[in-house]
Parts: sequence; C-alpha cells; structure tokens
Amino acid sequence: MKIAVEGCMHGDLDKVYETIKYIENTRNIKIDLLLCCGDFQAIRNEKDMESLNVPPKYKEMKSFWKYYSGQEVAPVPTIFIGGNHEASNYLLELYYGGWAAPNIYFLRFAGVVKFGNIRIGGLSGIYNARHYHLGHHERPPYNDNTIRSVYHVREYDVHKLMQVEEPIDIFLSHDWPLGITDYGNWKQLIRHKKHFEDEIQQETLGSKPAAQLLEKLKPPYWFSAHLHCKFTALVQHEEGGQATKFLALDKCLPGRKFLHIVDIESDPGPYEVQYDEEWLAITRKFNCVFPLTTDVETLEVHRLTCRIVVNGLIADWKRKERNLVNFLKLFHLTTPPIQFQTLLFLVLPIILRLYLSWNC
Ligand SMILES: [Mn+2]
Repeated sequence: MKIAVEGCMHGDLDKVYETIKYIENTRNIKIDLLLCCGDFQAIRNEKDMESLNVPPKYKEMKSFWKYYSGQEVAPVPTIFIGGNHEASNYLLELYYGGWAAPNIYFLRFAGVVKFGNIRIGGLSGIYNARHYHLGHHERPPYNDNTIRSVYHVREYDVHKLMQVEEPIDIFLSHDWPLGITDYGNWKQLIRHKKHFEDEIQQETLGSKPAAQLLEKLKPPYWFSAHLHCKFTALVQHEEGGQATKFLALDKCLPGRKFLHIVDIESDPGPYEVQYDEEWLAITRKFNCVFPLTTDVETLEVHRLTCRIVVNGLIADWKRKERNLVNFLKLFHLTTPPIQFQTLLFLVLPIILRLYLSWNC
C-alpha cells in the first residue's frame, strides 16, 4: 500500500491533491491513501471561520468547501486528525469521527480505524497542561478562551488510546511526542529552527501524552506536523525489538517538504475505511464516563478490569454476529457526510443493542 503522508494541510487540499497527481504521473505509481497530520481547516462556509483560531490575515476559505459541497471529489481516500487551526465547531460535530466530506475521513479526537488491513490510530489537537484534565466543555460560539482550549488534548481521550492492546501500524499526532528529538539529528534541526533550541535543552518540546502513547503503542510508523519542518527519528523501544520510524512534515508551500510517500506491506485490499472492533469496544466502555464539564477529575482506569470488559464486548459481538464490522460498514459507507452521521453515531448504540441485545 502506498501512503502519502502530509504535514499541516491549512485548507490547501487542491494543491496537495495536485502534488499527489504529479507524483503518480512522474513515478508511474498509484497512491492508495493520504494521511494528514492536522491543521486541516475543514471550513465549509464563512460561519465556520468564527471557530477557527488564526490571525485575521489567515482567515481564508481555502479549498475544503469545494469537496464538502461536491464541486470536487477527493481523488485519493484521505484520513486526517485535527490540529490547533481547525473549524472546531465542525470537528466537534464529528467527535466520534466520520466523513467530513466524501472520501475525506476525520479520525476523531482520538481514534483507531482500519484501512485495508492497516490499523491507523490518531490523537487530535495539541497538548496544554492547563486543560488536560478537563472535560470537553467547549461549545460554539466560542469565546477568546474556548476557541483555544477546544483543541487541547484531554486525558479522557488519551486514556482510551492507552487501552489499545492490538498492534497499531501507524499513529498520527499533530504535535510531536515529547523527547522525540533525542532520537534524531536535533543539532541539524536547530541549525534551521534556532528557536527550538531552548525547548529541546529543557526537554519541553512536544506533547507529553503523545510520548506516553508512543511508549505504550510502539507503532512501526508515527507521523506528526505542527512545527512546520521535516524531521526524522528512529525510536528503538528495546534492544533488537520493536522500533518506531518517526516523521514530521511541513505545511504545503512551494519548496517545503510537506509530502512523503511510504510503501507499507499490506493485503491486496479492498482499501477502504472500516471501523475497528477493539476501538469500538473501548469507546463503548468509556462512553458512560465521557466528561463534558470543567470539573477537574482524575480518571481512574483499572487496566485489567477495562480489558476484561473490552474483551467481553468483542467476544460477545463475535459470538452473536460474526459479520459485525460488515454490518457497521453498511451504515458507515452509505451515510451522507453531513450531520446525519453524527446523529447516526449517537443512535448507533441503540441500534446495536437491539441488534445484538448486548448488556453494558
Ligand atoms: Mn499546528
């Protein structure tokens, strides 16, 4: 499977898809998937710009609206996570993930999906210690504070990802995992980006929860963006054991390193976005403690108990309906990419309960 990885999109879908077409033509290859590591700017209309936290000079419609309205269709299946420059009102509608436009899938605030047999996980937003323990309390219209805090990573979402035990092939985070620069040529990095030096020396460059997830999940590939430069690193988790190839990319501008093609061994397909059973079970398990207020609460997670519930749910699904994922796919892939899918996800537990008569 040939995967194009892109750094920050900043609404330049037209340019990125043109670049992909150019690569396909010149190298005579077919790109199967585009992954975008945040700052996607899924702006559907002028109203959405009220939820986008950027300086006034960057408030532009750019090109996502064409793909949302159907004027253009994404030529390559696209999966993206959120960053710190987003139409946060729209992404919140898709909290559980979904089609932001035909062929363009938002991976959720935190989530795991399958594409073919490749398992892709991601964490949207950026880390800020002040808001880490809060619930998702922000609602549009955002004020000067909530327009920023809405994209700050929450402990709740990280805890869910920490429960993933099945192997992840690729992980996406917008900001870099804390300490990742130790595993690459940071001296060369600060020659170009002098202002990173202090943060690297003080070991504050990057996201603490992303580093925890890297240590836990140990995926073969980890892609990030946010700092608008290319950087590679190799994390050897244990001697002779698993390793993670880290790659951060730039934003889409002429002469910048914003796109990279990775060739990953995979089954022949079909290559399409599918729900992930383990992730659905974790989402189900954690939904009853979904925090929605500003109350600071430390989430106590007993990993073993959680695992027993998650395994129980998966086993139950498998016992009652071998083809659960196909059943879900029926709903998923035929659903129009508007608010209806959010509504669908909200009623999905009820549909499933009726269908499988499961117990919480
Ligand atoms: Mn960013």
